[in-house]
Amino acid sequence: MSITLYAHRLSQPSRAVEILLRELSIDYDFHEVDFAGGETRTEWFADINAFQTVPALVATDAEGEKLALGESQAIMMYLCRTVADRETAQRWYPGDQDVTRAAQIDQWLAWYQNNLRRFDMFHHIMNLQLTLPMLKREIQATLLKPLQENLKPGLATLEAHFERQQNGAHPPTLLGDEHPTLADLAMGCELYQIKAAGYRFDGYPQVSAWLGGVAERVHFKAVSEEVATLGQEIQEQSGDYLALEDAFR
Ligand SMILES: N[C@@H](CCC(=O)N[C@@H](CS)C(=O)NCC(=O)O)C(=O)O
Repeated sequence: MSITLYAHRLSQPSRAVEILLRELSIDYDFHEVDFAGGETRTEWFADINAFQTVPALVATDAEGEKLALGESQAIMMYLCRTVADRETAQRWYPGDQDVTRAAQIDQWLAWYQNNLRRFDMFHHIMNLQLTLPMLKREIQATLLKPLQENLKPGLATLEAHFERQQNGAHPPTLLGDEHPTLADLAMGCELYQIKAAGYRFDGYPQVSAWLGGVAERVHFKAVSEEVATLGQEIQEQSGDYLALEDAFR
């Protein structure tokens, strides 16, 4: 089986899939797709992923039969269901091997789409960095502030969930185990880029501890280098427009 990942390292669902490929020790070719430059809207890419978003994955088997998939969560579940190293895969997503655990992961992934992902601020933060100084405060007030406010109930839900677990033995995870799952990975990639831009989750200490635990994994760090560097630049150049210190107190 050969795998090609079509992705970009400034895209959080792309990073989640690439980190998982590395966690599962799967060899893959990386094909960068310039989503910000509109490459996802081209004909050649639509042939690979009709949804025209990154990530997309093409798996080719020994007979040359191809499977092309879009949607990061579907891709990650497929990888966990098919990889040779069953033991590692089942920690991330057990599928039919443990339907109860799988259902708990599915539940968090479904919640994530309508709560954290829906209030994604990062592409506005990137746009703000590129825009004219006179527009920066306006973007902060009209676009970013409402997203920040809408993100807070989701952060509070996570905080309360981790508090209920009362687990001091290791950094929190959504299912309470030591090993993270696909749900931790997907949400971790989402919130990490906000942290990389300099936002602090001081009002949500359990969320901070959880994110710290996910983000210190070696593959997470390696795949997130580009977004960490961009985040640093954003902090240095547009920090005072972003209310970094106070947004999530
Ligand atoms: N639900 C999708 C979201 C994918 C997505 O929103 N990708 C963005 C980059 S983060 C994209 O490709 N945008 C380009 C476009 O919409 O043309 C997934 O999880 O894969």
